[in-house]
Amino acid sequence: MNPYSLLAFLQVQASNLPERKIANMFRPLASPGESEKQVALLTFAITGAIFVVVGGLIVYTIARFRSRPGDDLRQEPPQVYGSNQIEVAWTIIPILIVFVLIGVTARVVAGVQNASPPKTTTHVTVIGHQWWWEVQYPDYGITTANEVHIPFSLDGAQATYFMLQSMDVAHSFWVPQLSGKTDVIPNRDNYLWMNPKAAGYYYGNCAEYCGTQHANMQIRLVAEPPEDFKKWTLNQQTKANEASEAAQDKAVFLSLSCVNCHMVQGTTAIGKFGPDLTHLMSRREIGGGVIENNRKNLRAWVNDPQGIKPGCLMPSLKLTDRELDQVVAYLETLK
Ligand code: HEC
Ligand SMILES: [Cu+2]
Repeated sequence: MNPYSLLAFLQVQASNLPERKIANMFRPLASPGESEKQVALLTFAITGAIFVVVGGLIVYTIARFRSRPGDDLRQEPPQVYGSNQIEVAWTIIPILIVFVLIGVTARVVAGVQNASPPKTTTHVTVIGHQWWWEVQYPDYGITTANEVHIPFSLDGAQATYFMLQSMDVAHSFWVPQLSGKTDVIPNRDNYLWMNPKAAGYYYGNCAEYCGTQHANMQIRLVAEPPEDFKKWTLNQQTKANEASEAAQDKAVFLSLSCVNCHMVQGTTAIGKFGPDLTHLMSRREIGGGVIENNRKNLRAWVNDPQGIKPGCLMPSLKLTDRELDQVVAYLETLK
């Protein structure tokens, strides 16, 4: 067992999906990531060889021609003014190397970009916001945040196509084990696809500095068996939980300004500025991965988001203890 799989084994949690916290791009688990790794290795090999040759020559020269006791320091060493052969060689060879690198890179980039979607494609629209990701499934009528669920299959036949958009500034969507990073630019649709060949809870992050909380604009990509993905979509498609015992708590939530920024499907909360909360409790983390999603953290978040994710675009609303309890009790029904 190699150390990596031992680590992956130790990280398996109750959810059964392997944790892929070490977002190692040299251990790709999808086709785009695999072909990009090949290019990276080739580039590494060529530039590594150049490094060894150049470094070796420098070391050799320093050792061979160092000054020795008894050298006549006033005497100039022999001066060489150009050699056509050498000049031609060190012009042509680097040009050839650069062309090889350009050719291989262009071929792989074009191959990844031009791959046509198989029939069983899932379409996902990801919209970058400072500092969280809105995730929409147009074919399913689902909107969620930060945690992207997609199906996987061992043979890579289950591909997901992402359309990437931004609400504000430039971001970049990157799940290193699955594909290269793609910029997320305002007023422009970019595309990206991936076909995970292993189930897992993959870690990714915004990869383009976008403001103070850039580092907490994390991506969680859940690649799960198609049956589980189907189950997930069915749950996400239902309206918010209407447990009657939560009616009072719900009324408190709906009376607060939360509704201006957050959506809870089937209620009067129809804000679009912040993450959709309809199935909040189905997500493992909140605040773009800044804290785990549990009662204690939810309460702390609603009480003072600025204390947890300073600068984030949810204000601290100064609720009373009682309001806090009720709001959190309501949020907890949103499974
Ligand atoms: C001015 C708009 C605004 C108001 C008002 C607001 N929020 Fe938020 N809320 C946000 C934004 C923006 C985020 C995302 C912050 C981030 O991750 O950077 C957020 C995040 C959250 C999250 C975490 C969601 C997730 O999946 O990460 C919860 C829970 C939440 N808000 C609950 C509330 C509650 C409850 C209220 C009312 C007491 C409220 N919010 C009021 C804008 C708002
Ligand atoms: Cu960012």
